[in-house]
Amino acid sequence: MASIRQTRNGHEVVTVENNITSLAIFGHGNNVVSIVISGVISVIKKLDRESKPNGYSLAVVARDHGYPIARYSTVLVNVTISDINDNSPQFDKFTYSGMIREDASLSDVVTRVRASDEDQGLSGDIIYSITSNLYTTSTNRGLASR
Ligand SMILES: [Ca+2]
Ligand SMILES: [Ca+2]
Repeated sequence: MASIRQTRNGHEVVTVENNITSLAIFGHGNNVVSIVISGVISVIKKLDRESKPNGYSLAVVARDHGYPIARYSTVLVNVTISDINDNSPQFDKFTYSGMIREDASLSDVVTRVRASDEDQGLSGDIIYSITSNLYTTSTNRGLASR
């Protein structure tokens, strides 16, 4: 049977007990995973790599029911969250404007747009393009020119 309780420091502790052994998880992340008596640690809440880029470090305790002295052992479990492409690029402004002289030369800069993406690797790499053919952009730099 699994139980969840609140500790003094505000962390939830997941414990699993039967007649032989109990297992408990302590530390940041103990509210997103649980452990069963077989030792399997599984997810109990939705994960978000972007809010936990360093993952979770858990301390798992195995305790026997010895009497009068119960014995226990502790192990550190580091959990890494692998990334998915769950964020769209976000521009840093709602609209941009630029001004350019009528006699501007080809490739003169009109303005610069900037967007960022919280995902890792290719999922976070941004390539800019314009849907109308009035202007063209230089790939990956966000610069607009005539
Ligand atoms: Ca993305
Ligand atoms: Ca992501």
